[in-house]
Amino acid sequence: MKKLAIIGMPMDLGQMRRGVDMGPSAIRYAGVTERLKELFDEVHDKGDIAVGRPEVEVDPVSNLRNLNLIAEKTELLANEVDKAIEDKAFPLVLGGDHSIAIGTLAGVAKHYKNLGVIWYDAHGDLNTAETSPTGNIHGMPLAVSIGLGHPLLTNVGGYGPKVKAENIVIIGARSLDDGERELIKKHGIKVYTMHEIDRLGMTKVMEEAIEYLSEKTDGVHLSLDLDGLDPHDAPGVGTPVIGGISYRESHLAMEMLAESGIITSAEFVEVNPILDDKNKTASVAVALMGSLFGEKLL
Ligand code: 6HN
Ligand code: MN
Ligand code: MN
Ligand code: MN
Repeated sequence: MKKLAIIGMPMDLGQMRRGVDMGPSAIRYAGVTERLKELFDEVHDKGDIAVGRPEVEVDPVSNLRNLNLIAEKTELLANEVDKAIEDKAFPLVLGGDHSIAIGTLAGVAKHYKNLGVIWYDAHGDLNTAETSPTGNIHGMPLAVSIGLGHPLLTNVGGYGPKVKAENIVIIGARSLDDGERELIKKHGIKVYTMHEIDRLGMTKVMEEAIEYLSEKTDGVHLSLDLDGLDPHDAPGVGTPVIGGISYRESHLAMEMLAESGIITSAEFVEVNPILDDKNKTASVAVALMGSLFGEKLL
């Protein structure tokens, strides 16, 4: 019995461009349920987490914008993701900016001894308050997952850290801050930058990533930031970086993950319909989900 639970997380508090809170709506409008119904025995749309429309916390003295709100709202998401897994469903979370991953991982990681993470992104999202150039928490969730950052964030779900640094693979990086580079070296995080993708090709990158993770993990979470793709293919994102992964390479990556069978939870984040071109980015997200869950061309 293959069961899918879709959970919307309409939160834009992790960065400054409003509109990414409409990501879940845009992805639903692009037909996520209809598309994935073909690939599961049951698809349940659990609706959206009640983020509401809280007043933003304006004072970033701590260099952590909206710290309390994000801690509070991601806790709600963690509970819902946890419930989905207890219900034997595959949790698919729709964002929302990337700070939502703090909640997703809090709900997922307690169900595994050795969770692996694939972070498909132009960015490392490995900043802390000390290294962040912006104070935006969407640039921090991967650091938070390994236990680095404000305790209100690292303890979402009531425990931490969520993952070991050596169980992480970043794919698509091309915009890393100095502090993130240092952290990657210090903690031995595996990174396939655009250089490796150009040089080795996506096939080799995914073969290596899959082999690396399947040896040491008992589950793998896919955190896919749409800005990992080239802005030409995914224009509706808040922090686009040119020179990204193509639409076809991304399908190939998802198809190889489907074949491997290693992915046990996923989230698609940073879709901002206000910045998009006729819902293109949401449609790309849905198409990639199709490949991730085993859709075939023939
Ligand atoms: N994302 N490294 C920059 C920062 O503000 O920390 C950009 C982060 C982007 C985060 O796209 O999920
Ligand atoms: Mn539980
Ligand atoms: Mn990101
Ligand atoms: Mn990003």
